[in-house]
Amino acid sequence: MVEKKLAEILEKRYEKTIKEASNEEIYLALLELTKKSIKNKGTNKGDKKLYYISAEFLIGKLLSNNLINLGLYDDVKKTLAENGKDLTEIEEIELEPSLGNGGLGRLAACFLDSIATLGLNGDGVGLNYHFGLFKQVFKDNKQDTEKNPWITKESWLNKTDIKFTVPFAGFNVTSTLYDIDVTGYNQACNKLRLFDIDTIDETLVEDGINFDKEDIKKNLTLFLYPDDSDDAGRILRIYQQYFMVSNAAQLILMEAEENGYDLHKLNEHVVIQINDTHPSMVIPELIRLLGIKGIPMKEAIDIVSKTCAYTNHTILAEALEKWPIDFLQKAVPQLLPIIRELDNQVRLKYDDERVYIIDDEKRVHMANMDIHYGFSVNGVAALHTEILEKVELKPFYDIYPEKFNNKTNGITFRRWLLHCNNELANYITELIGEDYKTNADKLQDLGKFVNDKAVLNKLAEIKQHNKTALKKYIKETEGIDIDDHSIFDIQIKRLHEYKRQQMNVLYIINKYLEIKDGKYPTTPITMIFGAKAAPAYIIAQDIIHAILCLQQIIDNDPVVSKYLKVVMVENYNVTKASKLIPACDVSEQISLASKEASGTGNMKFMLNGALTLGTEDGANVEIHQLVGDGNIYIFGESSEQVIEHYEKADYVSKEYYEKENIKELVDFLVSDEMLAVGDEENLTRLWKELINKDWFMTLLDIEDYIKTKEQVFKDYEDREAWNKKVLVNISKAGFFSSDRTIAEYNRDIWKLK
Ligand code: Z15
Repeated sequence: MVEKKLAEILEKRYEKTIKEASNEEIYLALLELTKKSIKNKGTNKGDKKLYYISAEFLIGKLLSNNLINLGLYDDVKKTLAENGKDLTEIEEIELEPSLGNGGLGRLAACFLDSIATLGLNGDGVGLNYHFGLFKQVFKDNKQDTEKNPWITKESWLNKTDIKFTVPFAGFNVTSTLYDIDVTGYNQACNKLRLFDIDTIDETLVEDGINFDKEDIKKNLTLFLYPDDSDDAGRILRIYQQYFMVSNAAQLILMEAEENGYDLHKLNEHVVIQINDTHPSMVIPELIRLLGIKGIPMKEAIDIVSKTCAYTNHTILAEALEKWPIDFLQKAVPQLLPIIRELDNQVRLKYDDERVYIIDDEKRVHMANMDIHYGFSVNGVAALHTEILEKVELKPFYDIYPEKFNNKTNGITFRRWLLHCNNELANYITELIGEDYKTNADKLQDLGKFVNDKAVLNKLAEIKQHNKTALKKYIKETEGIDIDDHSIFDIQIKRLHEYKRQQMNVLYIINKYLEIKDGKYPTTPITMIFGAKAAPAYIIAQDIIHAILCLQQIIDNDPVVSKYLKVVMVENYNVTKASKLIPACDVSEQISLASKEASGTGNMKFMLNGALTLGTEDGANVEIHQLVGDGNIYIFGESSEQVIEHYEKADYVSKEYYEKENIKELVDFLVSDEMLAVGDEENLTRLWKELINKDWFMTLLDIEDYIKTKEQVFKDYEDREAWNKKVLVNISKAGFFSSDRTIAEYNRDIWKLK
């Protein structure tokens, strides 16, 4: 069937057979074929609809995932192979849209997959950034940034004729809506709705990612979160956010009216999930638009409060948005009377400045507005929600305990198992049948094979295949040789001090010095990193610099390089994640306890049979509970201890630095060896930061980290015992299916169908 259709499309487009067509022509033909097949599936319907508004949707490449969800993947793969083509190579043609930074955006994409798979009526709403997040390139052991174009003439974007007018101070812009179909696994479809403006001017971008920040009509949707280190950039972000939510609100009201709903009962037909505070202005904007439709402010506030729900994704103060009133006045003055009224009502009711929306520095606390004027507040892992309730948002929890709830994050198994690790997925099917694909809890049935040597060996064999495939991929994409019989230890995530890549750096230094001393690891170790750093985040750039310098030093050392290899992959993204994760042995989840709200990479690694080396933080806590002490490597101080250090301000990194064994590692950053390949300014800054500030307490946990990691490598030598741990991890990963997460959102918050 597929063969005939594909052949027809190729004949019509290019007058070629499958054998004759180029990979690019086949890609475009498959795009057409997939879109047609999506049309036949229809869309989810219902009397109530979810709008998941998010500044980020890190969807990744879509071809293979859509084929899997449409049930076409195996057929297409086979047909292509029979004609001498390789689906993996054809996937390379598709450009990855980088419409997200990291976990928050990827979570939104996993959620869309699960919402469609559960047959729920829900769309994503966001922005169509032309260059997305920057593309990372390495030059002189440093990160350089380039634009990252992804929109091609034919793509997954479908231009609609829906347009809205969005008012800014002194001028209007006209939006255009583009839709991307979201396929569910064997289910009807939903949509991701991305707004853009026709007047965008891509030529505004000169070198790298620099552009004129003033000209809103030309620059509004050029980039995701442009540099926010200066005021022009920060104001541009307000323009983007308002553009997103005004379009969303107009779309919501348009669809409600088309369906003949009574706007006075909007909350019976619409639920809005506010993903972090980036879409928070949807609250005053909806109140404003309902006002224009004749609904008095008091009632409008009540309706909107019953429609909106807020998800918090972080306790890091710098990530909780507080917009100066001056900025809002300059960009969106029409919202200010409403925000002031919302704040007044809070002040009349509560005599506690911690819960005010506008503070005494004239800044609007977006999260505070969400909590007062939404009906649900959720955290993204059990520990995270507990910290919100007991510490970070305690004054709000005391007022509204009934609004707070936890929704532990999840990942879509279609992308993070069926697609990225097809061999493992097929083997699991062989062992326990197909049910686990729609009922992830069934993975537990694997547990009965924990003493079955044949199964354990087969799991190890699949891991080896994935490692060999990664070796080939890294050779092709980075030009680097790695040993596929070494242990693969991987840390991939955004570069941030709280995630503590710098602690891993100190481990590498420790291992390097040990090997120099003649103490050789039994199995060679390959340490793989992938991370982008925000262009304005100086110390994060310095940490990348340190990693790349170590990579070079070790490569140039004929002895050490036999036992240790460091590879930092360039421009880490969803595509690279899906190649790295199935090949991993040790998953690095080493954030300072209390700081990683959940993490989702940790879940992807677990599902693909890597063991976690991590702190008791975010969803690691839940992984630990599921697999038990013997199947995870936990180290470091607890979140309670860490929170106490912050409260008492009693952590002094210098006191730890003075310990001889720690000093040796930290000082290596500014050693002659490092300075020979690196930049003194960067390395000295990082060195000083660790000694004098170390805000995320690297030196507090470094000794326990090194000790625990040594235990990991020791345990790896007993391969049968290791493989048992691997099997337990896979069998317990079902809880982290985003199908489970979304079922909970729907049960407790959205109440669709
Ligand atoms: C982001 O990726 C996350 C939180 C944020 O506030 C922003 Cl701005 C971006 C991440 C969390 O760091 C991570 O722990 C969590 O798993 C993810 O959101 C999804 O909830």
